[in-house]
This record gives sequence, C-alpha cells and structure tokens, in this order.
Amino acid sequence: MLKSLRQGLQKLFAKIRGAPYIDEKVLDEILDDLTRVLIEADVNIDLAMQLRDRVKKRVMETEIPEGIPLNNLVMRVIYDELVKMMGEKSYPLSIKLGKRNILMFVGLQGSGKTTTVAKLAYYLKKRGYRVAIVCADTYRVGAYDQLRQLAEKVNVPFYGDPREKNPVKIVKKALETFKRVDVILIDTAGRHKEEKGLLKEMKELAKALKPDEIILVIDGMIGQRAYEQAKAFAEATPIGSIIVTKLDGSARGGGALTAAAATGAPIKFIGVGEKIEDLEPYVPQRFVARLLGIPDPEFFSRLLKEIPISKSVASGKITLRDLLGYYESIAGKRSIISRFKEFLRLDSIGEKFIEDQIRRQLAILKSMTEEELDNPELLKNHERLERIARGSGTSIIEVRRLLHQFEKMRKLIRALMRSRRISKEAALAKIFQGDLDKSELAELRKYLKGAA
Ligand SMILES: Nc1nc2c(ncn2[C@@H]2O[C@H](COP(=O)(O)OP(=O)(O)OP(=O)(O)O)[C@@H](O)[C@H]2O)c(=O)[nH]1
Ligand SMILES: [Mg+2]
Repeated sequence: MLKSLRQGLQKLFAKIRGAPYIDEKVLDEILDDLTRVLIEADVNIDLAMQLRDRVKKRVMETEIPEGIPLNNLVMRVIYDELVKMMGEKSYPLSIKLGKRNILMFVGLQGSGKTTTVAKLAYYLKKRGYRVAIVCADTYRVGAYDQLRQLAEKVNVPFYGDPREKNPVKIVKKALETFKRVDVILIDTAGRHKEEKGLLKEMKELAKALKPDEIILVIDGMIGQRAYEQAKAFAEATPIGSIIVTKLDGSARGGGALTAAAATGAPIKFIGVGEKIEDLEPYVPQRFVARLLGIPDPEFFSRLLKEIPISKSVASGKITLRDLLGYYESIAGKRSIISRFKEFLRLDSIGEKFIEDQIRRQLAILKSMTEEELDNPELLKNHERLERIARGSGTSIIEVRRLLHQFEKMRKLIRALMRSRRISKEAALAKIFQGDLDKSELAELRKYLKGAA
C-alpha cells in the first residue's frame, strides 16, 4: 500500500531514531526530507509546507522531560501532524437498526464504484447485516453482468434489469422486492468525466430515491485532484461520505487522501486491492502508524511517557556526587586506568600520574560536605574552598581546577545521555573507559588537557 510514501517515511523514521543528536540544523534536514517525501506522494505543496512549519514550531516549543531524547519528540510530533493531515477523525458507517438503510454510490467513470459496492456488501454481511445490491447503472454495457456476478460471489441478493433504461424505476422495483433487509447498496453509472455533470445527476437521483447516505467513490490515483471533487461533493450534499480506492498500487494515494481529508468530508473506508475483502474502515491513526511501519498506534503516545532507562536519567541532575561515586568504584582498578591511558594516548603522562590524579581528586571530593557534593554553587565561597583544600592535602588551585573540569565533564555527560540515551552512570563509565566516538573523544581530550 502506498509503497513509495511508506518507504520514504520509514526511511526517514529510521534516520530520526538513529540520529546521535538533533539540533535545529538536523531538524531542518529531517523536515526537508519529510516535505520531499510528501510532495513526491502528490500531497499538495501548501499542505506539506504547513505540516513542516507546524512540526518545527511544536518541536522547538515543547519542553520535554530530562532524559527523553529529542528524537522521540520529533517522531511523536511528526506522527501527530501526519494524522491531522490525514483527517484525524474516523467516521464509522452509520447503519440504523430496525429500518432499511439505503446507501447510494456515485463517482466518476472507473473510480471503483461497482467493486466497492460488492466489497461493502461482503463487509456488512460478515458483520451480520442483511444486505441487498441493486444495479442502477443503466448506461454502461456489461454493468449489470459485472455486478450480478459480484453479488453471486458475495452471496447476497441482487436486483437489476438490463432492459430498463430508467434508474429510478429500477430502484423503485428493488425497494418493493427487498422489504426485509437492513442495507440496500445502489450502484449507479459513472459516465461523466467531469464533476459538474456527475453532481447534477446525483442530485436528481437522490431526490427520487431518498437515500440515507450518498457515498462518493474517489480513485486514489488522481492524487491531489481529489480535493476539487470531494469539496464540490461535500457542498452538494449533507449526507455524503467518501471512499478512496486503489490505495494499494497508487503512487498518489497519499495525495488523494490528504486532499479529500482537507475538505473536511468524512472518509469512511479505503480500498486497498482488487479482491472482495480489500476494503478497510479508515482510521487515520492506524493508517499513519502502518505507513510508518509501526503495528501499534499506541506506540506514539508512549513515546513521550516512556520511563527513561534509569531513574538517574529522569532526575537528570549531574552532581559532584556522581563523580565521587565513579572514582570510588574504580579506585585501585589498574585495568581501567591503563585502558584509560591507552585510549587517550597519554603515554607522556604515565599511569602513575593518572592514578595520582584520581587519588587527589578523590581526596578533594571526600573533603566536601553532603550539601557541597549536591550543589557546586556553594563552592564559590572562598572559605569553603580553603577548608576543602586543607582537608584533602591539596591546594585551592587544584580544587578550583577540579570544579572547572567537572563543569566541562557535565556537558559531555549530558550530551552522551541525550545522544545515546543512557544513564549518567553509564555516560561516566563511557567517558572513563574510552567508549566514545571521534567528536566525543575530541571533547574529552580538551577536557583532559586542562587536567594535565
Ligand atoms: N488495485 C485496485 N483496483 C481496484 C480497487 N477498486 C477498484 N479497482 C479496479 O478498478 C477498476 C474499475 O472498477 P469498477 O468497480 O468497475 O469501477 P466503476 O466506478 O464501477 O466503473 P464504471 O462503472 O465504469 O464507472 C476495476 O478493474 C477494479 O478491479 C482497489 O482498491 N484497488
Ligand atoms: Mg460500475
């Protein structure tokens, strides 16, 4: 179904999901891709641009909880806006029980009316309704036989008269014949290539038949041209609904659906193949989720509520206590220290020096009060610095240097948490164990230059 649109969107989502970080530039690139994919599927340019602007605005303006990657927000917002563009609401077929519901099908030539009548008959019959089909297409040779055969296939009663040229007479006859049914589906002729004639004839027929609902069948292959048709139709009748067909093969189906949805007319079903069972109720949420390759539309509502990987990601605050915890956990582990040295190419410095550094920093951290560990702001106070330096057998300069390095490291940790979606503990371990990519490593080298 809508192969190129689906592939384009799925590729884009894989890209969003895998993006190591998202800033405004990356977001703009993503939105360029999105716009291109939509326009290629024949979505109207204005609609595509509006969607782009809305996604950007919402992403830039939304505050998201600490620890939830921006990637999730971008996916969620794009999903939401696509759903809106696809119509947002779903409209179940309203069949009133205890009466005969007359549904009249109209549409341009070849749009899929006759096929859809049979599909809907099958759909309703499976759900327990008593259905009958009527052929009121007195124009096309073969229309009668086509529908009769389909009715046999679906095994529902059928009425038609190949010799009668007046569709109103046929339907009157059919209504006398089918007294005890729930739904009567009336197929009409689709001989006009332009909307005006179609709608004029539809109104005349509707006046005589008094249908409960008129269903316009639109060929998905006409793409965004569906807009004019759906709009004129919606204006011509208050009891109209829409079925868009041929969404299986078409490269322009996305354009047809979005255009029809943009008129505000209710799209009730979609045709997704030539077979009798290839008709589905149209639910924009489900439809978009499927385009995006996600089986469960609930996925998107969970995206922003997801419990982050660890609690500390949620709490998010990175304090000196985290650094202390890490130093304590590696104290004396030579393997970590030598790996650390190796990957940073710090040969000239030497393992002994690193060990010594870690030991001194540990002493500084241990000389801090609980309050200070949680709130480095307090350490702007000279007396506190003096106390810590004395307590750890170091100097005020060293304490300041540690604080300065910690500030830089905090940025790196935050960047890692966001880009790799990991907890701060894991980010710290990555930093010290050298599990970083090139740009992350460059950051860390800069940081360590300050240390040496
Ligand atoms: N692939 C695909 N083909 C469809 C779908 N719906 C209809 N068709 C095909 O479209 C062609 C025209 O379908 P019809 O149902 O005869 O169209 P119609 O509107 O009744 O045509 P007229 O009566 O001539 O106006 C047929 O070959 C159908 O098999 C669909 O959802 N997918
Ligand atoms: Mg037909």
